[in-house]
Parts: sequence; structure tokens; C-alpha cells
Amino acid sequence: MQQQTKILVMNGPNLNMLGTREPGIYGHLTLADIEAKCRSAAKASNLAIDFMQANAEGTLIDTIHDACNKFDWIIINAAGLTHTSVALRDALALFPGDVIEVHISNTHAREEFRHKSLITAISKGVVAGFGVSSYTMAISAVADITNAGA
Ligand code: CA2
Repeated sequence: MQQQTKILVMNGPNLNMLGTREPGIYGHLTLADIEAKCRSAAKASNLAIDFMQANAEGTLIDTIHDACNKFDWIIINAAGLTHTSVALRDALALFPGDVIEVHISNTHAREEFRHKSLITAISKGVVAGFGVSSYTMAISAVADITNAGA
């Protein structure tokens, strides 16, 4: 029997505050709502999933190191660190599995400083601008890719 594919969903700084401010950009859902939707999407595709959020860059980097021999995929919304953190990008580049970058908003339709991502070049793909569906679309991509040869 084929082993279950394991996905780690990571969330960066301030995403724990979702649902409290700027609903015009980020919607009304909380991070707990997003986690529930991710868990249900993963379950429907028989994928194992873990979900985390941290405000500290070092915690995110430690989590990626720890994920190296535990997970097959990382789906990450690195939030503001997307645009600034060489260290986070370096940690993701060390991850032997595949990375998908996700964003709730369409970063390319926003301020110029959000157009540049340090993570895109080391990612298999990017999903941005679809609200919470950016996360579930990324999970669906993992399901399609990993089940393709099954
Ligand atoms: O659209 C996304 O998912 C972002 O990664 C969100 C980041 C932003 O810096 C990126 O450019 C795009 C910001 C997350 C801030 O989270 C908030 C939570 C509650 C209220 C307002 C913002």
C-alpha cells in the first residue's frame, strides 16, 4: 500500500490576527477557519496534514528544519516575510520535498513592495488572490500531482 503524502501548512507573522481587521483584503475568516478548511480538503484527498502559525522568523525556520524528514510538501503563506526574508527562503531551499507559496490576496495587484517574493524561485508553484481557496487549491494541486501515478 502506498504511504500517505504528508503536508505541512505554515503561516507567518500576523496571520493569527485574521478575521479581526482589513476584511476587504483578507475576508472575515479566522486562521482557525482556514485550518478547518485545509483539514477537510486534505481528508477528502487522503492526505495527512499538519498546520502551524508563528510570528517569529526563527520559529518558522526551526519548524522547516524539523519538517525535513517528516513531511513531503510544505504549503506556506510566509506573510510579510515573503518579501524580505533571505533566511526563510534559505531554510525552504533546504527542504527536500516540494514547496507551494500561497497568499490570500493577489500580491501583484497591491503595493509594489509586495510584488517581489523571495520564495517564488524555490517553490514548485504559487497560488495567490483566491482568499482561503488559495490554500485549498494548493492542497488540491498536491492531491493531483501525488495521485497522478497512483
Ligand atoms: O495575502 C497574503 O496572504 C499575504 O501573505 C498576507 C500578508 C502580507 O504581508 C502579504 O503581502 C500577503 C499580511 C498578513 C497580515 O495579516 C493580517 C491579519 C489580520 C488583519 C490584517 C492583516
